[in-house]
Amino acid sequence: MARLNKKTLGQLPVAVQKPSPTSGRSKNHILHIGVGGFHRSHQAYTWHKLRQRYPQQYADWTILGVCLMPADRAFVQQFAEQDYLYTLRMRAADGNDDVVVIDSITEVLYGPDDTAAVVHAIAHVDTRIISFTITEGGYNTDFDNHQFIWSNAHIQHDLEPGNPPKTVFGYLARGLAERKEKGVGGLVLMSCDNIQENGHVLRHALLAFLERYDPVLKKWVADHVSFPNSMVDRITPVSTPDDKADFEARFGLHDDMLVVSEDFFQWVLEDTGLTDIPPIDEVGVQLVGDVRPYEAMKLSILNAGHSLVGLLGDALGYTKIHEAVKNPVIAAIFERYALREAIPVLPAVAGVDLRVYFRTVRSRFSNAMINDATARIISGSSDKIPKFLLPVVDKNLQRGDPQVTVAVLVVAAWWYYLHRANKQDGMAAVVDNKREEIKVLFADESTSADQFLQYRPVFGDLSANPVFVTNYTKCVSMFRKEQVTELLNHVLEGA
Ligand code: CS2
Repeated sequence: MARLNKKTLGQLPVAVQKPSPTSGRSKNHILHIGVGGFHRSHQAYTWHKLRQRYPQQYADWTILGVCLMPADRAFVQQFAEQDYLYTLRMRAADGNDDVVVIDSITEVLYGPDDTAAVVHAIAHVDTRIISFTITEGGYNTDFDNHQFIWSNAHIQHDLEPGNPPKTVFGYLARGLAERKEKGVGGLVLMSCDNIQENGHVLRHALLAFLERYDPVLKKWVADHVSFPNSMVDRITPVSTPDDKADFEARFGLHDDMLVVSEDFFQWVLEDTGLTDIPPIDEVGVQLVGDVRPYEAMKLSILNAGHSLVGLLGDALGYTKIHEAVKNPVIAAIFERYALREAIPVLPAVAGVDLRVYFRTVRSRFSNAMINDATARIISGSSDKIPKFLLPVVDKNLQRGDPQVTVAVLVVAAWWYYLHRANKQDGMAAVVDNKREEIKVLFADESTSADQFLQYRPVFGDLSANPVFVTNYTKCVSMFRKEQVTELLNHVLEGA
């Protein structure tokens, strides 16, 4: 079957929205690092809409993508073969969908093969925004004590200016140094990852790196670069062979880069320091003075809720999020978590009723059309749980009447997942940056639950908290006896 590219684009039926042609070569005002499905369903879609609405004025707001992970080489090659065109299929729960071919990405570089080109692009006068979806772990920050992680061997390698860079900080340092030399001025560095105060975290991490790399450059960056915080939201599962086969059957072309997402979209961006940026608020971006309440709401209800549904669902044998969330006990536990544990410790968000927000999130999770897997949600839990769930626990533990029973259950369910994975195949199938460290904690199964909770890089000093430990021990003991349904009911009855 023919593949989607510039030549075949015209063969797609009218049901697919095709980009109207824009003239000439654009200038790539945006450089984006981490061109995964989420970037393509969210930021690339937004820039696409802007260019479609204002084809003359904002034709140059296209994206030069950069991938840095070893597994990305083949992806970059395939994307080039499609002339960087891809389809976004936004699927509503009622079966309706919007199918759009996106053309806002004009090229993608694979950093290790094209290091000089990436560095020069960072320094290029046309580049106005560098945005990032590099995952929570990509910021190389110990979130427990807010310190940059110097023990990372790749960071040590990147501190030597003569070495070809391996980390995002190494690339930025070299590119920004060139930019400063050329005198082309500052730019915006925009984090689009699920981290509270993602802009501040990026700024802190980059300035920490530059302090050792080149303190004069650090000062220049602090003075010339802005780091807006943002809240980004659109559930984007990994597209499956079935998704691609379905696309082929309906539309007659093959698209290796197909992205399937839900129809919901939200992007809340801090509007301070955003000079010379086009009016993306006209294509769905909310510009606000303080993004932090929005971030807290989304991380604590949606992302922590995802972990809850994913881990409890997995414990009950579900593999899909939409099926797990329809289980009445899981749905009720999610509600208890939101109403009793999360919402009471969240700041107010102007114009938003947090209970309504929760119900919308729960109904988004039940969208069968996006077919999200519990495995995607559970992957990377050692980066996710400390940023999504544990801040809610911390805030509760500072209150007179802490409400943490569901959060503790989720942590125990994570232990249970690892416990089973360890017995099954020594955690071979576990996808997690800290898998090797975690495996060591499970060397002796009889003490693994305690060892796990004492693992400071994830849990900080939570194992010293008697409220948390008492609840956790109860949950673990029932999980060990495989009394999963009883345990979930027990937590609910505690209501
Ligand atoms: C998910 C997120 O990975 C996860 O655990 O919670 O990828 C989630 O789907 C997005 O943040 C939605 O905006």
